[in-house]
Amino acid sequence: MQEPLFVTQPHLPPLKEFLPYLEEIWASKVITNGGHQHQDLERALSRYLDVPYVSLVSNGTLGLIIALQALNVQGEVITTPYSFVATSNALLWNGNTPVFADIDPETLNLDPGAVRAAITPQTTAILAVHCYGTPCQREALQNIANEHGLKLIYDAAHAFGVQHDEQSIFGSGDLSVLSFHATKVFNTFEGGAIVTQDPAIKHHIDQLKNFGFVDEVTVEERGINGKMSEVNAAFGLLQLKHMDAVLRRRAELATRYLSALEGIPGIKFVQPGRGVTPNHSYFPIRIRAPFPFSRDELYESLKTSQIFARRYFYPLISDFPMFRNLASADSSNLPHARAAASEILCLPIYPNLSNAEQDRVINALIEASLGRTSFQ
Ligand code: T4K
Repeated sequence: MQEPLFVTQPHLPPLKEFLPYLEEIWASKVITNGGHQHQDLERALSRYLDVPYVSLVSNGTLGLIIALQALNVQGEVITTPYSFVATSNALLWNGNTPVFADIDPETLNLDPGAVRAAITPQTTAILAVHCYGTPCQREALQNIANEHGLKLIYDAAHAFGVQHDEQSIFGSGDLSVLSFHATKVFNTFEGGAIVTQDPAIKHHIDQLKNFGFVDEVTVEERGINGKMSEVNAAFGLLQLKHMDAVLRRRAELATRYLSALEGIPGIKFVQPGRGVTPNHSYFPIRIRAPFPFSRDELYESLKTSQIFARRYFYPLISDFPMFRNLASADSSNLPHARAAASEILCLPIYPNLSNAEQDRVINALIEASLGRTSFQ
């Protein structure tokens, strides 16, 4: 039996490199509540990502909720159905009504035209996702937000280190929220961050993630516990030392997939866009006729070869029970999102994937494209 290959695997630096960090934490007895590892990681990330202010949080989902709270977002928020469910769940936790708008069929991100059409007097914000790390049409979204007085928040869970014209994409919008989950390009086991350009908003976020404490005895609003622990932060500091190598290996693997699969009828790639430095956090392919199998048949067939690709993002968020009765969840409103959800398959990509392992995936896809597969 062959070794299973999963869609991803966390990057873990050698354990011995982590021990000195743990020794320091043990000696300090400070294990959470904004200690020195936490402060160092915020500074190190702000330098690495070239952004002014970073607030660490315990995971990306809480980061989204805190971001919405920090901007006092109320009422309707226009968002994409083609994302991980956390994007819209965060809106529910903040008491907002998600309004789904369709995606652009090329970028798979919110289509600015559909966003504009979804605006009502109750709309207060746009929550856009840089899906697979492909930057949204940021200028168009910002223009809409400015014209209508809307907040613009980016769910940047997939976009660590992505640049456009050699600049961080986290300079756009009011806030960007990152995830440092085990499955992400940069992981702290669990974790995340909110990026802002405004020191006052960072200060507010830092209070919100610490129960709302303003000083030792004063709490003025509904805060939450969204802090990152010292162990997670220290792990992040170590991870950062490996990030350039991690991104290089991901790029190599992406290039190998592109050259091996290019030209196969029925396989289409998702392009990162002109001027974009991608992070290759995912490797989505689109399966359509004349490929001899449907995406779901291919997905099942790969499993029989111990290759566990993933159908990110199927089902659409708008099809989950919490959302499907919303008027905007109607299929006729979301044709491009629905097509993507039934056609995209994310292939294994992670720094430890060897060339030989990747070749197993490539060969299985080539076999399937010739109609030869173990799928019954
Ligand atoms: N916004 C967006 C756009 C997101 O994609 C996400 C998270 C969020 C917000 C929320 O951020 P966080 O609150 O999570 O920080 C995974 C992740 O759990 C989730 O973080 C991620 N998006 C989503 C796209 O994928 P699952 O249910 O697919 O994970 P799971 O456990 O099936 O893992 C996938 C594969 O990864 C496994 O087959 C094996 C490998 N794996 C996974 C873990 C957890 C490992 O090798 N080791 C591990 O520890 O959701």
